[in-house]
Amino acid sequence: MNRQSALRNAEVFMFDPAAERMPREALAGLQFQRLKNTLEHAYANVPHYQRAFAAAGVKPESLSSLADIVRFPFTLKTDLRDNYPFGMFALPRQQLTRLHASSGTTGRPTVVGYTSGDLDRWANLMARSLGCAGAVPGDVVHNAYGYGLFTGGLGAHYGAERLGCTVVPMSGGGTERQVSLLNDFGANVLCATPSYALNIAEVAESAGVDLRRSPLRYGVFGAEPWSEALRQDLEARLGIKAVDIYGLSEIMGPGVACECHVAQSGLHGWEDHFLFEIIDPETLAPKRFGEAGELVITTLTKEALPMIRYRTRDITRLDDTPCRCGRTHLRIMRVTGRDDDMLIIRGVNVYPSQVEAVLVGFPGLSPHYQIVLTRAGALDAMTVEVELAPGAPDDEQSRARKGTEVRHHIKSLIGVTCDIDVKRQGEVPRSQGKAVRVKDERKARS
Ligand code: DLL
Repeated sequence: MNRQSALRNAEVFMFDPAAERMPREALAGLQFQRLKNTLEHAYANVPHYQRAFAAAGVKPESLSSLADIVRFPFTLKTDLRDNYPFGMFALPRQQLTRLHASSGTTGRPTVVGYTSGDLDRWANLMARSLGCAGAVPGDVVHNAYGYGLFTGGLGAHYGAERLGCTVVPMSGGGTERQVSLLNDFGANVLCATPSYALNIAEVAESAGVDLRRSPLRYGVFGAEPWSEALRQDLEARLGIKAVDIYGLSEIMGPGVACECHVAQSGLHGWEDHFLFEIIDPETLAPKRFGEAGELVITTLTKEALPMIRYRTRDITRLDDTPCRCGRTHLRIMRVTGRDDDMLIIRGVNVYPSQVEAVLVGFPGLSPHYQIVLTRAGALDAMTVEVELAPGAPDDEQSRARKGTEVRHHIKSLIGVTCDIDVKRQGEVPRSQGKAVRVKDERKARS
């Protein structure tokens, strides 16, 4: 048995065993203390929070137990935009070590900042997440998350270094080269978006490189919604265990929550650094464990950018039942999508990841797809562009037949009526990072 597998067998808790197994009562005590400090810090230093707290009739001292969090106002992405670029920071810019930003499809980007203490805690939490996902010190971590303003690349990078791994800082793109280096350097862990991992798997297959026979063992995939079906497909094609990792730049970046490779069933949310709530996105009322709704996160240890009750728009549910791995931190179930990604097609609510679940593994199709939205009169219409698998018959008749089959499956499994456009191999665009799942042509045509 080599050193890596000995380590994996010996200890599931690779990085932070005491914190990851903290009894829930102690965790709640720590959360309360840290929440109090965060409220005071935000209120003392950020004019936005002074105004928002005043409007809600609360002060930091209004918190007498963790449950009082519901008295405090929510923070929205628009608050970051309205205070662009540095207005939400609780410390002078001179005390910040790094900035990240999200591109933002409309208007101003969202800017986030970190002190050196914030970066240190982020590296620790990302190291904890990678350990939870199955990585061990000494592993080669091939990091295909994009480097730059996106938090994925640098977040995974410093976490892997902190865990004691050898990092290959690939970033996204240049997929043929990624395949060669994954193989040549004997990577044990692949960090990438699930859609890019699929692209890598496909390019490896067509180059005749069998990654299943390489030392690759774990995939740490996140930054976009993906389905259980895609997990199984990636695991089979790459010969790995694939785990889900979640995060968002407003809160920190990757490593807010991560699945354990032991159970692969929900993502442990690191409660010593974040407070998680679920609310009804319409009424804003709190929801109980197990009920689906919008995830709301409060940071407990951020210095530069404390976030109070940040509305993520991500739809999920929380599970506080004990996990097989022994970690005590609650689990955030797979994020099916953002509430603003939800499509309403002829009265039926549908997330792109539900369409993905139907397409992955469908006989004769590749798991690549794109959804095109158009307007037919007053109604929204959805066309799903799917792609034939290598070697599948691609004459007109076979494609029409395949289209009918897929349409029928989507109707019976999701309940939505849509058109199917069966494309030939290579015609659906490949992802290099976060996949663009929906092409919205409604405005262009109306
Ligand atoms: O995507 C951070 C990240 C990088 C997470 C690498 C995981 C791995 P943002 O660019 O700010 O940050 O986008 C955050 O992406 O609110 C979700 O809507 C979505 N998202 C992130 N992880 C997942 C996931 C990074 N595992 C937004 N499942 C979030 C579903 C995810 N959606």
